[in-house]
Amino acid sequence: TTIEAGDRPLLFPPGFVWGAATAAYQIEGAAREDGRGPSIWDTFARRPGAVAGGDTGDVACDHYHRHRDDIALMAELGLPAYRFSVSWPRVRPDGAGPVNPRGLAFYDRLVDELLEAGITPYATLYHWDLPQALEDRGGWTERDTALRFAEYAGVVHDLLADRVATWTTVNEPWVAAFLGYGSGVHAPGRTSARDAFRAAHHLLLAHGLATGVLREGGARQISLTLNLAPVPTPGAPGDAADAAADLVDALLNRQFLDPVLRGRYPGPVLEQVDRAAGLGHIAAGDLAVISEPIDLLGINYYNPTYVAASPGAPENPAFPGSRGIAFLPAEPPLTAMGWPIDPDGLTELLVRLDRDYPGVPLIVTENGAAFDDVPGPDGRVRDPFRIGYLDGHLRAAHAALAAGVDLRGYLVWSLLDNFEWAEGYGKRFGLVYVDYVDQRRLPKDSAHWFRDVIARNGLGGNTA
Ligand code: PNW
Repeated sequence: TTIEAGDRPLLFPPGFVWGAATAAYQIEGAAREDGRGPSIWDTFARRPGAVAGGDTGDVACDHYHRHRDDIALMAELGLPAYRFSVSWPRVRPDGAGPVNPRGLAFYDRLVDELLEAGITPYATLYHWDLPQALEDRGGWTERDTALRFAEYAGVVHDLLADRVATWTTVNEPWVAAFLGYGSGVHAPGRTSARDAFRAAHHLLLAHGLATGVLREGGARQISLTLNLAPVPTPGAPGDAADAAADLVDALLNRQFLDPVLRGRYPGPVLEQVDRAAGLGHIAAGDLAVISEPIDLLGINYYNPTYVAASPGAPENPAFPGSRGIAFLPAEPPLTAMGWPIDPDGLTELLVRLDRDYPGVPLIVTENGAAFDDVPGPDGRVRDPFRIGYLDGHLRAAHAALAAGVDLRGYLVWSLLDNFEWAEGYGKRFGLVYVDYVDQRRLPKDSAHWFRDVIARNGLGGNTA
């Protein structure tokens, strides 16, 4: 067989980090154990109609009790790195009062077991499970929440700093702010542009304050993870479509990139913030805190966002100021989420970040897809679409490396099928299938495929 262009064996740089990711509320369960306090997701999941099927994270993958087995599985799959998140309400049940030693002890054990298995831990401090007690005091719309986050970050860092080198402060502040407080599709389910912009700023401030605390504590690698997406412009420079794409890009991408990496908000974002919330919540000095240097930028990439100018289109509440902009329906091929599959978008995104924000090493902290996986009678889960998805995106990541981008690693979302937020358990992103009746784990074909990718530090091409 000849080797086709695009199916060539591709090797990644030595030291490239391979792994898989999860988040606390999506896998741990044990929602009321060992002193854990309620989070906004416990509350939100109980709101009728909020989560598909009425699913909650009460049990999830029961990882809280099965962490030993899950780590053994990671070792079998040859994963060099594992990205997990720490549950704030386990560590500090009401967000501001006493620390809960039993909650901390769980992460202490988890990290020890990972290291014993030879797996490098990547810890995320906030993956959306805000203590409900803080939400009752205004949640992310209040500045105080950012101050409390920095305290909590210090507590976790003090415990794990001797064993965890890489820290992510906040996961996807856009989703937390604009789906949580804008469209209300995520917890806490509030629907106000004012609240969403305030939440976004306070999440950025939380990141900056925590970065200061971690740096002071000697943290080696501090990062922030953003959900980023190219917003292709369908028209010519300067026309209405171009302006639509630019505003959406500003709200989704530059609203977070510019404050952290350039110390300022983009003009179009400030206009919208001023219109919806005023600027009173942005204090002098905040941007200096938010732009504390970071060592690594985490990127969660799923798909581009397609927009067009469409007079009369109503505002999309996740994008305040988007009246007159149509969010175009995705075109096949689609994942089970209805999301388009577009690996080139990842290359484009990485190249653009490298060009517009030079000097920050990048890591893909999430990339992956949900498909309707079903175990065969033999217990094997055949998921060729996921293998195709991951293969395509790894080729796209490699193309960015070849273009000179400083990309340090790639973590699959997700290790396990898990609680997919508003979609509940029906959407399966795992390399490993989870049977929620008996909690059995079945590595999918993609898990075996990924083990081989890791073992050869790249893709074999179709002659392999
Ligand atoms: C990310 N959107 O969430 C999260 O970090 C994960 O916890 C999640 O399971 C994964 O991606 C898959 O959804 C997102 O609507 C949720 O744009 C929604 C969006 C983006 C990311």
